[in-house]
Amino acid sequence: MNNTNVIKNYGNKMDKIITVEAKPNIAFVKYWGKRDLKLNLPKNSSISMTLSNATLDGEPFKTVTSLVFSDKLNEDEFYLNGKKIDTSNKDEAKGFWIIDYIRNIAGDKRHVMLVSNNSFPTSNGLASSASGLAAMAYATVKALDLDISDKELSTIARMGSGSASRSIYGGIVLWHKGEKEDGSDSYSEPIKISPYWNDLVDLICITNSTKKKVSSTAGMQTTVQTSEFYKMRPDYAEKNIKEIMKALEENNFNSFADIIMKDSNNMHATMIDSKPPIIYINDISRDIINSIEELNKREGKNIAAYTLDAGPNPHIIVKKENIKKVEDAIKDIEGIEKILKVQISETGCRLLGDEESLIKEDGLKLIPK
Ligand code: 2P0
Repeated sequence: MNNTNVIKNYGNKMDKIITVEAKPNIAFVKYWGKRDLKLNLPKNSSISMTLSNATLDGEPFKTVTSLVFSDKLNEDEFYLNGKKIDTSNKDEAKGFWIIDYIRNIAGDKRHVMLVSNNSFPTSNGLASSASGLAAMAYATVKALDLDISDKELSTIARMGSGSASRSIYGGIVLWHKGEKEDGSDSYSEPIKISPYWNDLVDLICITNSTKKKVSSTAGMQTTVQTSEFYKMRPDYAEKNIKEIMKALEENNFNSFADIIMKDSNNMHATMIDSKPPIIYINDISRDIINSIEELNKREGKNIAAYTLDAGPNPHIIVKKENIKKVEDAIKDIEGIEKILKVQISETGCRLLGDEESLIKEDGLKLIPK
């Protein structure tokens, strides 16, 4: 990335506590494999929908992050879900280096306090790095008053975690894989869609609450390095991107659902082809997949699409009017702990008011609330 292009308007040295909200996203055509590990440059483009900040049952489903740069701080401080994180621990403080990256090019020497809470209904491993890193990038840029475009912001979020680049925006979002080595053309942008798609819902079937065994970052590396089958994946995913864009343009749910299911199955096939095999799907996920296939067959067309990320919890993408049919189709499957119903979100990252701040000033001190 050309650093001088990123920072156009730096200069405000006031301590400014910024509070932002970000949401996870669910990919329809998946990101699995990097061409650059440091910059998170993907092997193929991906497309997703950003999820709403609350479930249809009213439970919160979001990341809230407050951040301040201040001379009152003697070191960088990072609190995640109430726990102080060692900022030099690359696993726990995933992507924290993007703050340094932005701070350096802004020429700011002040330390930072970052307080971030993931509010997801149960502790079920849904706390995606997408919303956390999108919030981190957005809050940093806002706190330093930087005049950068959303497109540039999405490239910075991407460096923290690939999928975070898509969570900058609401709606349906395309992350271009890009070609350049510096990553400046590997950015995300929202796709114009007709109101036909405004009632999309993700039914997240929680089948296993425990933490996943293989992280996405490690898993995709193993797949790229060891799976023979993976070699066909980047071209296949690009083909799926073209086809799903066409389905979106034509308001064709049947074709849209077909591509989502095929792409998820293809990604999981490359995982299983890895050495050692990476198997995220469990028996319950498989029962759900089969039930959705049977439901679509009974309906004579696809009315629902399953898709799984790096974990055993199937996401079922459906138009709101068909939620009941999906619930009926999977109601007898044993082992589904909970179904979270989350709508597509119009908004991506957004600023929140001071009343939602997770940092407070106490005399000369800044403390996490
Ligand atoms: C996706 N996933 O497109 C795919 C599908 C998981 C399976 O993006 O290493 O946490 O931080 O760039 O973004 C999860 O991967 O990985 C992911 P890093 P990330 O949503």
